[in-house]
Amino acid sequence: MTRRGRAVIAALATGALALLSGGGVAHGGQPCVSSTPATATVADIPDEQPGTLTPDARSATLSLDATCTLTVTYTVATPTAPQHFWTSYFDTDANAETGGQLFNMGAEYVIARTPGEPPVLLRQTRGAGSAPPDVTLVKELVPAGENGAMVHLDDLGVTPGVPLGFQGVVAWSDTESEQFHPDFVPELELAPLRFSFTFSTQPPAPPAPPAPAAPQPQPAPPAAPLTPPVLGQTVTGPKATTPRAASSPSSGA
Ligand SMILES: [Ca+2]
Ligand SMILES: [Ca+2]
Repeated sequence: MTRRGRAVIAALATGALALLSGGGVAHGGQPCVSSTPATATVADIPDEQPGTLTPDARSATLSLDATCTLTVTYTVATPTAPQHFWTSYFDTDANAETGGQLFNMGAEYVIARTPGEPPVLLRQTRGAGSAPPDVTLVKELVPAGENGAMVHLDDLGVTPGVPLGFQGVVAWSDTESEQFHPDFVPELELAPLRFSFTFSTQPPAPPAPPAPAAPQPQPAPPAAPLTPPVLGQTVTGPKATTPRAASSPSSGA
């Protein structure tokens, strides 16, 4: 395939692809600092289209780690072929009226991957009326195995407390012959997965400084040695006086 996944499968089949690189949309300007690990898996029917070109997806898993990275992976029973193409649609505001209207789920973001190429993150904005969405290439993502990708929550512009809507598609696709054979995870008769998760935009409080050590009792200074009197030392001081006996007046007559 390549040629950027045939322009990401002709802008996801219908929309126009703007090859503009844009940053993610942070959550009210507050980046994700930490997240609570969570995992959700959607099992799919095995081998429901035998003898066809359709690859057989067996499950899709969303897994959030503690540092705001969401990983989406597919288990695919069919050996990888160059025409394979998988897409993950995310409704990030729990509003079916915003974002692309495919599957009637209102997906703001799509992660797409073709064999031999890095996964890419695309943003969809709803077209006017029934027009297809405008599709913008946001960035390349880090692969996770052969059928997975990792995306930071900041790049999905999620909001605390708002679950992610998820719909996966694993397909055999050939834009030249216009053949498209998808296996949906979950099945389209079912509602898209709602992935609930929590994350924080507040940095953790710094650790409290250690308490000052209590003063240690100091040992008493050694007692001054007693000084023995020195022999021959003359002790001076005021001389004692002996009161003189009063003279009695002479009696003479
Ligand atoms: Ca299947
Ligand atoms: Ca939406």
